[in-house]
Amino acid sequence: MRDAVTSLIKNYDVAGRYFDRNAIDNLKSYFASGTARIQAAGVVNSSAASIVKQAGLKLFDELPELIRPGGNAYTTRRYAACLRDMDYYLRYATYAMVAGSMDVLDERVLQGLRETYNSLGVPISPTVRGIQIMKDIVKEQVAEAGIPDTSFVDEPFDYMTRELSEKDI
Ligand SMILES: CCC1=C(C)/C(=C/C2=NC(=C\c3[nH]c(/C=C4\NC(=O)[C@H](C)[C@H]4CC)c(C)c3CCC(=O)O)/C(CCC(=O)O)=C2C)NC1=O
Repeated sequence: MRDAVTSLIKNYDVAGRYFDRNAIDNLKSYFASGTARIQAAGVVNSSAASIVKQAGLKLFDELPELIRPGGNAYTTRRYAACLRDMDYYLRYATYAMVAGSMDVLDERVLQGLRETYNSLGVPISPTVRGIQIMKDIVKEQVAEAGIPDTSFVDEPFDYMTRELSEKDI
């Protein structure tokens, strides 16, 4: 599992090179946004349960067929599994946000996920919608907490969205 710094070091070490201008700029921007990343993670941590609950309600409000007979989140067991998955996405998004690297998502969340979802009939596009709803809620709360630039908040949610929806099995 890597963060922004260890990823950069790995790339330059493989090439046997000193950090160049580009690397220095990357490092500067990572450290410059460091406090904001940690603050944002703090905002999410303090209201994670409510973010997941709110996002779930919105998702099922938009796509009520998911929780009707025949829907993949129908029955309390599957409803709970769905919210648990949303909680996983939120928690790992905060790790990736702090790390400034999507590596943790590849390694811990996305590996084999599509195959699992396909074999269980968990629909991908509503899952992706759930991830995007959480992103919007998090961005709003982070902005309300007075953190000016929230662009790094998008990154992990959009990355999971892309990887889940575009990758061939
Ligand atoms: C930390 C990394 C990690 C992830 C991401 C993960 C996902 C994950 N979600 C699962 C199931 C599931 N996932 C969902 C999710 C949904 N169904 C819907 O209709 C919605 C669109 C969606 C919620 C947004 C459901 C309903 C199940 C249970 C499916 C079943 O057992 O029939 C399963 C199968 C095993 C289980 O039920 O626990 C896995 C492995 N597990 C992990 O360890």
